[in-house]
Amino acid sequence: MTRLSVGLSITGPESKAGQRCGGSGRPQVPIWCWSVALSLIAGILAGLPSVVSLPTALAAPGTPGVPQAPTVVYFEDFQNVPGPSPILHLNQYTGASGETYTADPQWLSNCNGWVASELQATTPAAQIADCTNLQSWNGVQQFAYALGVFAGSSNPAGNYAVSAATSADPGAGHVEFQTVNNIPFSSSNRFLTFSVDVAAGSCQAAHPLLQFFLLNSSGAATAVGSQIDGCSSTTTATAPAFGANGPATALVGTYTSNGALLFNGSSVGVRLVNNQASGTGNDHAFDNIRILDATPQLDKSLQPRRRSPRVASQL
Ligand SMILES: [Ca+2]
Repeated sequence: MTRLSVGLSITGPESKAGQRCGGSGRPQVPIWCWSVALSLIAGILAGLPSVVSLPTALAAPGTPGVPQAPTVVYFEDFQNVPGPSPILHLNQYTGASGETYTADPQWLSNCNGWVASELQATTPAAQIADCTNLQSWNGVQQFAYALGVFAGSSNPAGNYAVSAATSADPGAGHVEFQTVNNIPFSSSNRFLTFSVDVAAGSCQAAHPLLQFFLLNSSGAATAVGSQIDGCSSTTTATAPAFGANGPATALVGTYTSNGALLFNGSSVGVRLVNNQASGTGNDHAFDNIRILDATPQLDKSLQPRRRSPRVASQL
C-alpha cells in the first residue's frame, strides 16, 4: 500500500513584519492569519451560487480495501436454443439479446462449433459424421454437461455449450468465435476485459491456446490479456456415462483475462482465436462468455479524519 502524508497549511498576504501565515518554524497560526483566510473564503463563497452541484460519481460507493466485482457488459450462455432439435451450429444460433455469431470454417466443422447438450439426440447422423464417430459426438455432449456442473446448474444435462473437439487439425490462428455485430456500449474511458468458461479433455496432448480480442466500433481488433491455456485449470468436473461413453472427467475453469483494454466507442465486439494448430488433443468446449467493465476505482480516506491545522494526516 502506498501511504502519502498530506499537510494542511494556510498561506496569505505577508504581515507587516514580512512573515507569511503558516510559515515554517511557527508553532501556532496567528489570529490575524485566520482572519485573512476566513475573509478570503467568504469572498470566494460570495461569488458562488447558493447551491453547488457536484458531478455524479461514475463508480459505485467505495469499499476501501475490498476490490469490487466487475460489471457485466455482455453475457452469452448459449441457452437460447429453440429446443433440443434442430442441433445448431454456432453461426445458426441467436442469443437472447439477438446477437449472432460466426467462426472460421475450421471451427464450424470436424466436431467444432456445435451448440451441444445432453438433451439432444445421442445418435444424430449429421453430427456423428462431422465428428467421425459416435463417441466423439457423445463426448461433446458430456463437455456441455461438465460445464453445467462447474457453473452450478441444477440440471447440467440441460446446459448448452459450444463444441471444439477437433476431429481434424484446425491449423493455428483461426477464429473460433466472434460476434457478427458489435454490442452497443456507450460509455467512454472504461477498462474492458472478458471471461469464459472452458472444459478441456485430452490434456496429455495438445492444449487449446485461446486468445481473446475486443473489437472497437470500426471493427479493429485488440488482443486483451495473455493467451489462455484451456488445460491450465486444476478443477475437474465429471459427466456420468452417456451414450456410447463411460463417465468423462474434464478440466474446467472460468478464465478471466489478465489484461484490460481502455475503451472508447459506441459498441464493442468479441473475437476468440485458437493458436493451437493441432487436433491431437485441443479438445474442449466453451460457455458463458462475458465482457466485463473492470474500470479501477480509487477509494481514499484520511486517518485520522480530523486534524488541527499544520498537522499531518495519513491518506
Ligand atoms: Ca450454457
